[in-house]
Amino acid sequence: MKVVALSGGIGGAKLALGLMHALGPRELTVVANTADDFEHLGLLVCPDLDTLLYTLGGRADAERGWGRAGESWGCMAALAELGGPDWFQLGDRDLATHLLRTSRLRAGETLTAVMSDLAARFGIAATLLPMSDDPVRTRLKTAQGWMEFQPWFVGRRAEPAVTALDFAGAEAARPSDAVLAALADTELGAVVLCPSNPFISIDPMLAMPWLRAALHGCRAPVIAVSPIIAGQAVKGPTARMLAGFGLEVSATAVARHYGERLSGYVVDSQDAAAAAALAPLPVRATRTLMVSLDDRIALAREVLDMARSIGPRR
Ligand code: FO1
Repeated sequence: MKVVALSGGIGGAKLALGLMHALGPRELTVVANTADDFEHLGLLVCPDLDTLLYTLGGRADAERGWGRAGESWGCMAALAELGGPDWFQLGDRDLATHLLRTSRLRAGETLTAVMSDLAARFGIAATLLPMSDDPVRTRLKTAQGWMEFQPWFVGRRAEPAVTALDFAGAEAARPSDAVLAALADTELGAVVLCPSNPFISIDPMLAMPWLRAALHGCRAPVIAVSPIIAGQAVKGPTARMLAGFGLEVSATAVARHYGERLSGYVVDSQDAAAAAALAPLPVRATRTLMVSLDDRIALAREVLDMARSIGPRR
């Protein structure tokens, strides 16, 4: 069964790894949000793509979720000594990714091509794709004005509260041919919306009219996994953002946000009541907290089983 997973960083990467094991890597295409990307110290940083690259490649730091395992921070220490910006931590090994990627992009390669090569170097047999080779950048409106994503998320620890979002460049951005081909594949069995932040990880992809149209046109069922468990986000600002937008902090509210796009929804067992609230949308309740690799594979199997039972959309 072929699957396309739309993913942000840490939470999405956990399920993507489970899907890779449950399906077999060649069946899986992961499309990563790139609206968190930014230029820092002259380098293009792609947090969600790299979290997926390191997670699927078995090189992720399990504690932090982002960056590489066994990291050293010599360059950051030297940079701070020189008075350089150290609010955004780039480890020495991670820097190698950034140096190589940026130089290859400057030489004219696409982000898709560079990431495909890096994934192959890490022995990843699944397909890892940026959502687009065109730049899309999340900007957040706060009481202190508009802010760029990483200065807000990392620099200000996701403060102040967000009142509106803008995905600059999304209207004109074209998903790569590889993304469009994956969604147009007649053998596609499911599109999975990973348990990522709906507002800042999944919405930037859906903000691209080309991707929206491709998703609308594909017959595979679209199954989302809730990033909210019992009124709380496992990690990150999803719960605070829901509350800030005046929405209920619940798995149900996330499904309503995705609306008609969903063919099925997977929630945590603690949120089984969402099924009645969302009827007639098929809802499956299971353990969605992914601590171990077995948790990730078990959740992936539930998602795939649900997709099979729903079958193609008419
Ligand atoms: N997150 C942090 O909280 N602090 C950091 O210093 C930081 C550095 C960093 C470097 C490379 C990278 O790929 C990711 C990094 N992240 C860091 C995580 C990242 O910025 C966010 O988790 C995502 O953008 C949100 O999806």
